Amino acid sequence: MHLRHSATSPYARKVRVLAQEAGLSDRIELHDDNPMGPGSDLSSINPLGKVPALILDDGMVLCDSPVICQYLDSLHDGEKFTPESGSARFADLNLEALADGLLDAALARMVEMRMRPENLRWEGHHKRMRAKISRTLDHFESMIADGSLPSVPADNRPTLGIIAVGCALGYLDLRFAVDNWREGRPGLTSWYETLSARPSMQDTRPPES
Ligand SMILES: N[C@@H](CCC(=O)N[C@@H](CS)C(=O)NCC(=O)O)C(=O)O
Repeated sequence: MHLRHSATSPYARKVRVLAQEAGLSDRIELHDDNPMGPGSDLSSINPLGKVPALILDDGMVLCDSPVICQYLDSLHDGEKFTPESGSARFADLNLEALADGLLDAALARMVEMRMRPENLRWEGHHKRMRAKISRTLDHFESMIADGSLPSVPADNRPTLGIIAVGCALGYLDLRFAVDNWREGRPGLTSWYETLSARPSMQDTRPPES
């Protein structure tokens, strides 16, 4: 399998963390892309022109990190990264959706700040995205307080939802360190520290750029 990715993409990182935790890394060849840059053939593979995209051995292309993660989770015989049934399943999928939604807002902010010419910036949109991120972080903090955010198991693999939240927080550190998401969120801070120590998170840390 070939994974089209970029080293700073948090969605692609989620896929790579899961692959490593599942013991599937050596079945996946990484291909670095810059989806925002010129000259990439990515849009001929994924019409959305986005990473991650996973090219299977039979040529089928899977787009969108949740789909790719479900596919990888179907390839191994160990305990599944998304619980298989019941409310635990939907709680974990929901956690992934919240983390990905936070990222969608963070990416929109990033484009607004780093790429759009200053005279064309839309301050109202920027503020809305910022509020979404802040509310979702507060939601995670309250989930820790009421015990509904699963703790990071010391001796077991994290779920997909946990991985997704970890990659989202890592992206905030990469692009919005100045906002200091840790401030006022001690529970989430120590939760993230434990998760970040895992080799899968260490090995996929995005480069500064
Ligand atoms: N929902 C997608 C989001 C993927 C995404 O937005 N990737 C960004 C990089 S972090 C991208 O490729 N952006 C290029 C573009 O939007 O043209 C997923 O979960 O895979």
